[in-house]
Amino acid sequence: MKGKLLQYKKDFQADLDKVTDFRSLVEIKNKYLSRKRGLLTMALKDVPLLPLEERPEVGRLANEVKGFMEKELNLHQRKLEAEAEARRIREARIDVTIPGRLPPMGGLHPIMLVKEEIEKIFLELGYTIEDGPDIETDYYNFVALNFPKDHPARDSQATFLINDELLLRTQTSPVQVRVMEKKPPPIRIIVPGRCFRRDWDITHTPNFFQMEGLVVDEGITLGDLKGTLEYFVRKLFGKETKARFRPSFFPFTEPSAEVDISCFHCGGKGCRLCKNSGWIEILGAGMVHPNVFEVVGYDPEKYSGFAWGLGIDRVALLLYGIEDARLFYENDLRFLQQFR
Ligand code: 2U9
Repeated sequence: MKGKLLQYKKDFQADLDKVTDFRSLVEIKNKYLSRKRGLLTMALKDVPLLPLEERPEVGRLANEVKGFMEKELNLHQRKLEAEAEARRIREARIDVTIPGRLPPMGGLHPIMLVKEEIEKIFLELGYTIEDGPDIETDYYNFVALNFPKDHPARDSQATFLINDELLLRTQTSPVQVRVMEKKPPPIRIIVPGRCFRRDWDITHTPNFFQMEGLVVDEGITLGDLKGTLEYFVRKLFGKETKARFRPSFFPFTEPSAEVDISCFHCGGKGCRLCKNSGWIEILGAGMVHPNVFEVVGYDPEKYSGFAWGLGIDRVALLLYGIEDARLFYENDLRFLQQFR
């Protein structure tokens, strides 16, 4: 019996040395100390069956071994707990040297990038930015701008009509009329904004953006218009860029011109971008028609002014070398992400 107890003690020690987790610790505890089947528990139960003279000594030894086991199990349990805690702290540690994960960042739409570039050029010259409603009256969109009743632009084919009186504006020009109604000259403004026409092909979308400019004061001449636009195109397309003015017609300006720039791609030699002409049409412009001044209550004998307009979408197509204007409105991130 004594030999058996000492053997248990030895075996227990050997078992314990191999323990690395809580589960095997519990298994060992059960193996030796389980209330029902523990090896030591059973040995203790046998003590009363021994010859009387052996009982005290064996009993003492059995209790001593039991106490030893309980103490060792406790110590081992605490050791495992400390290790687990150390591991938890080690694994939860924040490594500040790992690069952070960037949140997905939006960017400006290419049309807005071009819009801001143009705005910057004119803001530096002292112009202010004006805007107005997308939904306009027939009066501000056409009548005040000297469009005759039968002008093709007023055709419902080209225009989104809401009712007899209201429509989606086809240009940003109504804003200039509203501004002039509100304040007297001098006027020096640019008007960027969303416009609508019933078009859908490789160079036209029903929704597009325009930028227009208006300067009104005493003594404004065609020379001021030319100088301003020549400065503008050099700023936007590069300092070698030349401007060419061709006579044209708009109801709201007289005289009117279409403005071409020398091709910024080939320098005027002729290439695919300028269709071998060396020139690219970019702007419409002119001196504000006296009828428009009458309508807003300016004296056309005292004041004169120039105005110009361009399609921001078209400029963005040219500057970024994009083939199809419809790409601007498809919200395809693979396209949009290229304009950071
Ligand atoms: C007022 C008086 C005159 C604005 C002007 C143009 C010429 C022009 C087109 C360019 C391409 C429109 O987007 S586009 O199709 N615009 O050619 N716009 S002069 O003249 C004005 C505006 C307001 C009161």
